[in-house]
Amino acid sequence: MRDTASMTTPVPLTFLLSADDVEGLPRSPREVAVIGRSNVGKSSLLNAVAGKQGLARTSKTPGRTQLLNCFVTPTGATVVDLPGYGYAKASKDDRRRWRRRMDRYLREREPLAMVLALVDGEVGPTALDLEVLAFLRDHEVPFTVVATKHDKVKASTRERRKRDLATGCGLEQKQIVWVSAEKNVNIPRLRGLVAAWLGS
Ligand SMILES: Nc1nc2c(ncn2[C@@H]2O[C@H](COP(=O)(O)OP(=O)(O)OP(=O)(O)O)[C@@H](O)[C@H]2O)c(=O)[nH]1
Ligand SMILES: [Mg+2]
Repeated sequence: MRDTASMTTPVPLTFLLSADDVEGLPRSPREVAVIGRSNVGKSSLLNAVAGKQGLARTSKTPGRTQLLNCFVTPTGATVVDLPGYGYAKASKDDRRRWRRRMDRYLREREPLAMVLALVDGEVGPTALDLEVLAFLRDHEVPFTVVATKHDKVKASTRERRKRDLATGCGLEQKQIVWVSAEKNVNIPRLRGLVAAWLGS
């Protein structure tokens, strides 16, 4: 059993490698992956979970992370920052490549223990987000929806937004973890969850 103090401890992640495809990833006892549309806040969330700004590259220019960026804990467990989807300026070829990569990664990656499916809390689930959730359900990949940018949702509309986002994703409100990497909302809780999924 972890105590309350350890729940708030950053997950000790260091950058290991960037892979083109699933076979470029290392052996790992357990892996957590972060998936979501471009600009949803995947890299920012990883930095917050690890308590290290600049660990994963964040950017104001969407569509930058095209590789599978792999981070590792001292025990060899891994976290993968997956390429973002839904980037408006992506070419048809880019999209096809993304789909093939994700499809293979999600179906073939054996140590995959949990996918954090990020949905922009300000925007709500997009059609592509719902496609990804349907894929995860169809292939029985364990996933948790994480709603990002809690700080950008006005306090007056938060309750309704939380309800609508959950309904839109076909989930109960309590199944969704709302976070803000910027304002540290629920980051300690997510650190505890990630540590548990990684088996540490
Ligand atoms: N206000 C606010 N902005 C955030 C938050 N998290 C991320 N952002 C901003 O959103 C933008 C995109 O964040 P990234 O973490 O780079 O997003 P990403 O999902 O990794 O994007 P790609 O790598 O392009 O797929 C940046 O300008 C971040 O500063 C948050 O919790 N609150
Ligand atoms: Mg990124």
